[in-house]
Amino acid sequence: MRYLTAGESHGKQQTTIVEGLPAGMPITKDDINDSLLRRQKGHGRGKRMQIEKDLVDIVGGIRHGYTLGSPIALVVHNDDFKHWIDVMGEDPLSEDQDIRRVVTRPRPGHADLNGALKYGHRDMRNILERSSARETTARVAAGAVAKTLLKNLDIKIVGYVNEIAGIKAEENLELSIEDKIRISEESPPVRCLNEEAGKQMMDAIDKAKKDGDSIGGICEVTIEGLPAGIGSFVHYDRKLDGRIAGAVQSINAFKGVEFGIGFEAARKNGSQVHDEILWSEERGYYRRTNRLGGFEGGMTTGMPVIVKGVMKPIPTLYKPLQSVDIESKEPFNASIERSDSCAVPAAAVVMEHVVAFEIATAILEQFPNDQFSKLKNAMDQYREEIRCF
Ligand code: EPS
Repeated sequence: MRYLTAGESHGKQQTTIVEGLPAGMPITKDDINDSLLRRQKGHGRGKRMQIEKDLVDIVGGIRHGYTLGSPIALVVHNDDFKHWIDVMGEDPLSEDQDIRRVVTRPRPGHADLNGALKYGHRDMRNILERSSARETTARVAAGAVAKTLLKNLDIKIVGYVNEIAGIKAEENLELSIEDKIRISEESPPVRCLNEEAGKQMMDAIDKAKKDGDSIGGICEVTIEGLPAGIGSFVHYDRKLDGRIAGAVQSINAFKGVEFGIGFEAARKNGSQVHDEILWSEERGYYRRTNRLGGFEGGMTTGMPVIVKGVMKPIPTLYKPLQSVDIESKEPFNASIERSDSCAVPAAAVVMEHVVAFEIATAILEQFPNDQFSKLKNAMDQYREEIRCF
């Protein structure tokens, strides 16, 4: 399975094409809209999210609530486009028209300057329109299709926030994945599993907004219901943890990825890092602990997959940082653009969806993938085989 996205932040629409789904999988508009609306929420989101109501238009690949096996084409309209028609329209400008809202002042931390140097654009709007995190709408749409496949195969996935601006939610090992899904959806609206920490995170976001600054944090995704042996050790590009790491790192503003205890492993002995193997009639093979976050040798272990991703503060600041105008070469303090003081809660939803996509892709590589019923039977059979192995 693969996907492509297209669209500019203030252009007409976000477009997603997902190819490689089996035929006959149940899916509705609601499966995708639920995900899109979750991405829009969160304390600290800016004014753009008040303009948009992200709803999907399915324009290919689904008929009467089932996949056809053909590419699935999804459109989310940018409601803001109506304010930008003169700036973002596709027709050539006439002789008496000037290009509008030209950007010549690159924002530190954004793609603006490097993108302009690479593509030769003297109007950096040509960079920022596509590098904007608005594109994560299209990625979530693709991930929602993948999540629907996982749901139909009894695999659950959830993304939530562990940390914002140094405020950490204490880990609660008692929580089931159903608890995590429910609590992260409840208030306070920062997708944190600990209420007290969530309130402190909201205060930190309010303070950052007041100061004209932005703050980052750490998101975590948990997946349950995956059998052992998804992914492969035989070649670097088939290692599923590697693919997930690449997908998470490619989310706007993400700077690093960890599985399980992650970087802590560097500070511990081997006996404190690896997960001892146990066996029972009911469960088959399982582990005493899950320090490696559900992966060994690029393959799932059958334990929950636990992935963390770190998001830097959004670089579009009301508090100016120094930069250089590319036309005058004069220094200036970066211009003020509308922004989010914190998008970590929304990023947790994006991360959940990009992880879902990688896992669904690996499943479709491993099992028959033309017909959904055959895929489901093959997976059920594999689950039984490894339980009795
Ligand atoms: C976003 C849409 C953007 C930003 C934000 C995410 O809309 P606009 O550029 O019109 O304000 O709100 O993206 C950034 C802050 C960024 O730096 O990329 C969205 O749909 O999530």
